[in-house]
Amino acid sequence: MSKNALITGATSGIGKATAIRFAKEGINLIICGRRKDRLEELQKELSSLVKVEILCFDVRDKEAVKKNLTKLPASFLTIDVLINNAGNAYGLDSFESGDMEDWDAMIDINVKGLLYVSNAVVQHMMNQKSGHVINIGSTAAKTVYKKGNVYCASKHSIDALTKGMRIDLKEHGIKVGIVHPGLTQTEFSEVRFHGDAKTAAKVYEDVVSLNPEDLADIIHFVVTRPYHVNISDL
Ligand code: NDP
Ligand code: 8X3
Repeated sequence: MSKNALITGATSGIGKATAIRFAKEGINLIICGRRKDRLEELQKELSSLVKVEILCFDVRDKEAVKKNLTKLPASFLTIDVLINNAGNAYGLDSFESGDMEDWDAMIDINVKGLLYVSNAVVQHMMNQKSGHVINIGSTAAKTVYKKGNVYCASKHSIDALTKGMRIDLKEHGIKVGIVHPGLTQTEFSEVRFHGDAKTAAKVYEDVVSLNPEDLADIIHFVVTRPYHVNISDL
């Protein structure tokens, strides 16, 4: 039977590429994000391949997460796979000159948003007594770079959370792992630099970066291992 996956942050970059790859591999989709027009466009593109439902909400909004995820869309009886991908960096500033709104955004989206979504989806997985959660970390979860302070802290935090979730959820039959991308060319830098496309483009000059499709390939590999195989940290 084909699997059902819920992907947060499916409107661009790694999340969108993963949705496309999953659809090509026959995995039904619940795609999430704030930009409804993009979700609708992707739904239109992929619905000839698999079932695609859209859920439009901000992961920071606890009530909206609850409202959208307490009940599954009518055509979905289970969620087999959760890809916690929604996230971004805001700003690249030395600690002493950091913008607190940027700090709040990173902690609220990358950490608290992931917690809210996971908590809601895990309730379904517990009823099913099975499920697979993949968090999208970063190399910034393993190391810290100049001016990366709060972004790196947010990703270190979900690295630790992944370990805690894996230990606690194992007895419910739920597997938990994390995939840490290196530099990948997406809208990430444009968001980090608050829409400054010129500065964002410079990030990818003179380096060979990953493509979102490279990550989609890895994520697809991770979620298609047999039940007794759990890739904890990649
Ligand atoms: P993009 O900016 O291209 O995509 C980010 C996605 O997250 C969008 O779909 C966006 O959707 C969604 N998102 C952001 N904020 C919210 C929110 N408040 N509520 C709901 N959805 C939200 O970046 P990437 O694809 O690069 O990033 C995906 C993940 O990969 C992130 O967790 C990032 O930290 C991680 N990563 C990226 C790397 C890179 O070099 N690009 C490297 C390592 C990790 P919308 O705006 O429609 O809500
Ligand atoms: C995103 C990649 O290197 O800009 O995690 O932090 S990096």
